[in-house]
Amino acid sequence: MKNDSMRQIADALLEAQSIDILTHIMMDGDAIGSAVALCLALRKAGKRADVIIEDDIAEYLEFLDYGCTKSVDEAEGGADVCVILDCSVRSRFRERERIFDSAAKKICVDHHETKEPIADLHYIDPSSAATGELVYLLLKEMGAEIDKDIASCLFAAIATDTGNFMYSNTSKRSHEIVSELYDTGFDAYSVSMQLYENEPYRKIALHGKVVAGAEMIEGGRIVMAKVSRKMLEESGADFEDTEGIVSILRSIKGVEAAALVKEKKPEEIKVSLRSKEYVDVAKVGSQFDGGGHKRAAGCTIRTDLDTAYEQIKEALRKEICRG
Ligand SMILES: [Mn+2]
Repeated sequence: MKNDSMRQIADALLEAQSIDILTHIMMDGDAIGSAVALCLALRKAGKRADVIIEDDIAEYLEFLDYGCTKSVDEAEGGADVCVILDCSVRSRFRERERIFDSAAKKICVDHHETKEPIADLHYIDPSSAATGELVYLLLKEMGAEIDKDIASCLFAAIATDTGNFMYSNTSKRSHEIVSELYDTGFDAYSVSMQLYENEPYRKIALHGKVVAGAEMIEGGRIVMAKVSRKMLEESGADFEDTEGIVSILRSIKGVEAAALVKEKKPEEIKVSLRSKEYVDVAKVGSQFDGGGHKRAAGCTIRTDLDTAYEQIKEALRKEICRG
């Protein structure tokens, strides 16, 4: 798929008076950070801009809202431009499709591998560690002034999607952008504290329970764990509290691939997949209509928890033998 230029996207935004910004459901730090950063910059330029959401913001990311989010029920749609960030598939913004479709012009900026164009203008860069990096480049192209709040959002976006500058996607550019964000005088320590040192006890208790029940397979090269509704209830935890468990699993010595199989609702099983060096988990995810990156992917399987678990185990085993 051919990209349009950042210049064309910047011009389309500068010409617009009203902009609706979307990102994927189950927002992570990159999704909300990118969306709110762009929203703040557009509002500063005197435009009507909102981030339209269809599900709740995870508690640990609520501080990144900056008054920018609006629920889909309150949104009118029909904006001059609708921008979709960190997402390029309709299945991840289903309840907001009318907002997207009713906009005069549609723009997609993302770093997920994608084949099907969904907008009028695209900037898709899978080599970018975070959509936050692309939003930074876009703001520069627009001549927007990056203030402390915008810097906090972009820092959160880049820090979370690079696993605190540890994942293989982290590049010189990631550090260069962050180093420029420091020039705004934003408080990186405070953002990091809110992101990483602010966990509710119930979440850590859930993590302990799930990790204790993990299964090591293929000589310890694969680790898998499951989260049932019952385990959530017993820990008093929410589904969102499963965030981060799969990274703990992957961090185990000798593990190449990790899978966390989570029962969101009966017959709605969410799977998070991670790998370290050679297993392409995006391939595994895509076998179940999901996707993502080589080292981090996911999918939804519509069956019961145990069946989904076995299906993922089989798929990962095949993939690790190929690798
Ligand atoms: Mn992202």
